[in-house]
Amino acid sequence: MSLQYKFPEGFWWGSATSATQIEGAADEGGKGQNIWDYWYQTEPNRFFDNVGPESTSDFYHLYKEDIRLMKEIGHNTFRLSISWSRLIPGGRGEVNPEAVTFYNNVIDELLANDIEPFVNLFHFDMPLELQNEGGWEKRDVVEAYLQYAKECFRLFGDRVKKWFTFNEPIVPVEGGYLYDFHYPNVVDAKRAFQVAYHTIVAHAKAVEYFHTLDIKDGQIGIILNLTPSYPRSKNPADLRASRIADLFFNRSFLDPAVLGEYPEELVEILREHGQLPVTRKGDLELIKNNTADILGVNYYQPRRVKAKGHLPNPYSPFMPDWFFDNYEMPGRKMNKYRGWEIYEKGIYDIMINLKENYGNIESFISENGMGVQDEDRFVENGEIQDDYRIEFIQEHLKWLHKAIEEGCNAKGYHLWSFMDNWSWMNAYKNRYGFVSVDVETKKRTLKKSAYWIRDVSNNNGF
Ligand code: BGP
Repeated sequence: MSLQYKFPEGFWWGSATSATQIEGAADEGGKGQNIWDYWYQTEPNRFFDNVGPESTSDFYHLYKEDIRLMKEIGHNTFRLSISWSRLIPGGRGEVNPEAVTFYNNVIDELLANDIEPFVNLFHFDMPLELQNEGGWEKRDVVEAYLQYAKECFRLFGDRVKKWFTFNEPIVPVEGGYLYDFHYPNVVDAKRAFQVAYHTIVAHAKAVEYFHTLDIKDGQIGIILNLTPSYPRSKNPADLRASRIADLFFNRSFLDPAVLGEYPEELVEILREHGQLPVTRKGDLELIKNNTADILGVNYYQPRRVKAKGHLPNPYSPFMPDWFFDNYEMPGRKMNKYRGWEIYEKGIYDIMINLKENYGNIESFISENGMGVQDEDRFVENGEIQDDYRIEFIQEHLKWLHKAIEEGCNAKGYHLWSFMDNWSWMNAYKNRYGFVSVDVETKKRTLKKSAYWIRDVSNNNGF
């Protein structure tokens, strides 16, 4: 078959998930509470339709069926996360044997089906006890994380080769400490930067330890949501606004994780405004010496930026948005359900940036996807006709293909997500999967896009 878009040999085709969003069984199997369980119990009305994470897609019980479906639709890779509060219910201390059995079973089942597990250690789900101690604001939590990571490598490192320390570490910073959409709902930039800093220290410590292990072909990295920052115009004020947004929301993690150092301009801004986090001697060297082997890129939308319309009130507390305004570019294409812009070329711009400025680090698209509300409207002959999702993926893949042709080191593509799942405060509002899940019965049904991706993966292109 002649294919217009052929991907390199061994390209990774798969999808991504996270523990809290798919496992369910939130108080089964010896799992401890994490911040989501707790927040939902205390403020259920913050969640769409008042729905919480207790049962989600029930992967905990249905993983065998799910892995069979992954195989059927051509996956050769699959990303899951380990739930810290399931593995170590109190955050530190004893490992929960039921969790070890569960994750062993999942990993073994994936491998038996020739699906390479990509394992992420932290996907927004801080164990409650550790959050009560102060969460990522507290330096001690970094040590607890390192112990947890060590346990994961010890228990599963004989079979898992691809490890990720964090998924989108900026999101708990933004959500939990700047813009009030994650627990603990703090709005305080200085505390936010401390959280961000401790996350990078925790990442570097896990990388350092991992590299002392002898895991054959093992790689460790981080997954970042990169949102290319595009200025409204070439006007110097717009350019500066866009550069600063990029510093705060992309380079604050990308630079230390991949290059081993923070951007000088970001440090200067924080210093000038008295916002620098508390650091310890030796941290910067640790960060310098322990960069990621591999980078996962989550890409949903760009950030469009313009210069601030007016100067910030000097008496208002410091916020990153002091330096820029978001710009609603006329005519941009939107996913109206999620309110996110669709700009396929962004994927190419990210890859070229990684090639030119980040040593062309080995990378892959670790999330990309389209959330759609009320997908049952599109059922015909018992199957959701999600042509919009097929088009969405295809157009992004074309740009990814172009980047690869131009020498970018992109090795794979994971859709968010394998199946419909519980999405934080949005609960089941928007559906993302190749596989639909009936919220009540948990019945799985392949969508049209699942058959399409099966052909794409089997042909390694389209
Ligand atoms: C990413 C997260 C995922 C997932 C996805 C879709 O940022 O890593 O966990 O939730 O976004 O987002 P949402 O469900 O809010 O539309």
